[in-house]
Amino acid sequence: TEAKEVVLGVWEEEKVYEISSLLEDKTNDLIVLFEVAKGRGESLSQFIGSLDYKGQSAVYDYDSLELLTPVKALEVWASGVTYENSRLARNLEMQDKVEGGLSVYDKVYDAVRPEIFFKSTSARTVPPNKPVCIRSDSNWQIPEPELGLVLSKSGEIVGYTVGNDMSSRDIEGENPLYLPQAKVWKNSCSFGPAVRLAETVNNPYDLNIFCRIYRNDEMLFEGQANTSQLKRTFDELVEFLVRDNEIFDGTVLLTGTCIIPPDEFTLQEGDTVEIEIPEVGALVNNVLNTSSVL
Ligand code: DO4
Ligand code: MG
Repeated sequence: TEAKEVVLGVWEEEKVYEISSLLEDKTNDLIVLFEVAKGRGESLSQFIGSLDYKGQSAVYDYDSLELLTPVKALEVWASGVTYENSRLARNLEMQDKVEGGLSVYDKVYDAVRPEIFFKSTSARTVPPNKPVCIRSDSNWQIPEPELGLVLSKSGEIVGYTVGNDMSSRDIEGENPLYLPQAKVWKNSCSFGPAVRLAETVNNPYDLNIFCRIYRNDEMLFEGQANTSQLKRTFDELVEFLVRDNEIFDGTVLLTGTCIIPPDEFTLQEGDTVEIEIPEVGALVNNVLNTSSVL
């Protein structure tokens, strides 16, 4: 088989222009590029724009490429209950366990401190077009379509990506202390296919998010949201993530879900999840049981 090379590319329309070979150290790491641009006093898009990638480098059809995650995220973190819909869905999961008054979800929705939790490591995170998994001990599982922030180690927002925070509603609903088990397992996270550079987005609080779930070639569910519905700002979420914490270049912070499939819906092996943020890209993953993945 042909040896495959991992390269950075610029995605325009249906074409991807390889740029690693044009860079001094041939890096395939977007955050290294971000630092190089900063060192030159340029934004990443200015720096990339100054490369003659259309004249000099290989060009591929987007559909012909095997995609990796667009940055190597040693860690993925996630924010929770940042949209009203998420609060309502969590309250429903708890069913009769809220004894009068406010639930933990009601409280965190209005609190100064947001919910931020550890979501994934690079080993548990799958690239686009590779299977995400559902757990064997849950009967109520959903994808959570979320805008992801791609961060430098000092917490700068380098760009935006599309993320899937796979979640078990019955495990979390049984007891919020089960959150790590409701959120973290083999292949329970995916992001990609691209990073949209932050400075090229006009208004990140006006991005449409679509989620489509297919079963046997039929669309079972379609939902839509917009980041204008967010309760929090991105700076606020990042500020709490980095406070007294160490993060790494390429860390992804998911910003919460606003799209929840109908309550009777649960994912099954064989489903396909498509999450699209038109200004960023469409993230597609099939769904498998953990036991079907080596
Ligand atoms: O409180 C649990 C998780 C919430 C979450 O993941 C979300 O709102 O997206
Ligand atoms: Mg989520």
